[in-house]
Amino acid sequence: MQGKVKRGLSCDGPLCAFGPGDVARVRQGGKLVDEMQDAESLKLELIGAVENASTVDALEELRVSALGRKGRITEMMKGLGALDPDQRREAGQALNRLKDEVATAIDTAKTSMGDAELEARLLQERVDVTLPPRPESRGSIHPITQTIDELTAIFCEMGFTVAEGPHIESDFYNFTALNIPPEHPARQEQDTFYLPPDESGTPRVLRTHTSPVQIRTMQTTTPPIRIIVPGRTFRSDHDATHSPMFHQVEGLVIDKATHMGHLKGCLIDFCRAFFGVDDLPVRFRPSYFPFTEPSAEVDIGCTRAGGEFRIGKGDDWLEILGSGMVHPKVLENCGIDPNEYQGFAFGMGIERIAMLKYGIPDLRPFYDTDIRWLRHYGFVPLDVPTIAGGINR
Ligand code: 2NM
Repeated sequence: MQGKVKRGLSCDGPLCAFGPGDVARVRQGGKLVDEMQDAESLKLELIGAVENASTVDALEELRVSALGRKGRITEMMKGLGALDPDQRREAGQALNRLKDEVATAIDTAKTSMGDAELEARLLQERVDVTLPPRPESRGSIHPITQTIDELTAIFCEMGFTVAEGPHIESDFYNFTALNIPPEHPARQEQDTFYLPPDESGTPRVLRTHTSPVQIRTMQTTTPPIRIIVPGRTFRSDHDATHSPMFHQVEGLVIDKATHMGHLKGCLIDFCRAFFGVDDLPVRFRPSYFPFTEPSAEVDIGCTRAGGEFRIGKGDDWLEILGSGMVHPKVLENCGIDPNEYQGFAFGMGIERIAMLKYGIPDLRPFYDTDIRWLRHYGFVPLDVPTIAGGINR
């Protein structure tokens, strides 16, 4: 590579701009003689400078000072105007050759030097990605994220996939399609965040549950359907046990012969896997939701004996989720024939099950980004929950 740089500026080669003959021929030309001699000494100077430059930046500086708008070669070209036409042509051609040679030499040197600099930088900045993380990296996984990862691992093992949808919904997707009548208390101002209607005048809300995603899925998918929908939900409610933004996971299974037995088996398996208690008692209690019929609330066994709360066999029950067989009207609202298909749905609050599982006593710090709380209740980033790896390590 270095050889190439020299060849471009050699005075013996065919590309030579000025030879001894040139100088002799123009010696009688007065001003032209000065011009050509200046050019020759400039060439010698530039050869040396290119050879001595040790960085790409230095070469760039050199290029600007010789060939830039106010560069020395450029300035010499401006001086050509003072010569008579014959001389101007001769000197002009010679200067053009000088310009090309210097430009080529600088480019060639830049390329080889750039390669070398990159090579050196790559060597210096080399990172061994197999090294363990730095001890000072203290980031942790938020309990909400951890809980979503855990329940996703459990439901995916059962054949569910994860679906998502918008936080801003129309009144239709959040209420009407779910068989929630206009006078239902859930629609009232104090529970729902209403937004200005869109361009077509459709009323909009922040979704109060993730069910609109189930509606959208049923509208666009031919059963069988098996989805869970974890995500943010919003209700105008703020006190020690309620946050205006919270998280839910809902699930939906639709097939030709899906029945209450499937609902029970699925949710019992989920509760036992999630809380890591093989013989966890699970109880189904009749309930009411506008979007399911029949509906059931699900309780798990616990004990409060001796002032200590524990999940598992005991003398007490704790409600953790709602469920039911999807109402025929809801199926119809989504274009699914209730005479051909049926299925079940369920929903639960993620903060609540995270607090229960991990013994977190207060809801409010979930959203405080308090670094001490996050360090205390957070999880190791690389320890992603899977069924195979274990979700309750
Ligand atoms: C719950 C309880 C019971 C539910 C129903 C539906 C849909 F869209 F299929 F109708 N999605 N989610 C449902 C049923 C949610 O949460 C406590």
